[in-house]
Amino acid sequence: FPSPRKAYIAALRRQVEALQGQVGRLQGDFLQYKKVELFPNGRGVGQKVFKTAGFVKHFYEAQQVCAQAGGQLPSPRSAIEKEALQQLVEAEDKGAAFLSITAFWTEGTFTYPGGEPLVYSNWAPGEPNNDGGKEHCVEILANGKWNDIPCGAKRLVICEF
Ligand code: 289
Ligand code: CA
Repeated sequence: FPSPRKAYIAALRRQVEALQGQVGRLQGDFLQYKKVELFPNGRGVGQKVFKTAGFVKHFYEAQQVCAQAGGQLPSPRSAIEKEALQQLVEAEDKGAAFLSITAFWTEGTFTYPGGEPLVYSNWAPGEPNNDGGKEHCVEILANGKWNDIPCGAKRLVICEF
């Protein structure tokens, strides 16, 4: 007979092996679910997911749509994130999309929500130009470039999760 201590260790080992199998199966199921969920109107970049709602809204409504879904408007912080958004804008074919970035409180200085300064930008040549003195929101075009526009304009809604 094995000693009680050895039997205990053997039982623990079986439990760990069973758990390892369960975690492996969950990881496989999760990867499959992620692929299904991101097809065709979502993109995963690192820990972030961008997904388009497929319709256009004014900035404030777009903000609400994303907040109600538990997300926010997109804050691209790198070229890779910008490319994922660009792909969604191109694929959806409904024109440019809003970013989270605004210059409400800081005329001329664009920030993330809450006022954090930008760590990355991809302005089109000559932008932001605050055309007519009324451009406090930002769109990302199908070529990935950014332009400041009036917040009352309607643009494609993409949310970041
Ligand atoms: O769509 C907004 C317009 O006012 C845009 O017109 C021209 O494309 C440029 O002047 C842009 O800067 C401007 O945002
Ligand atoms: Ca502009």
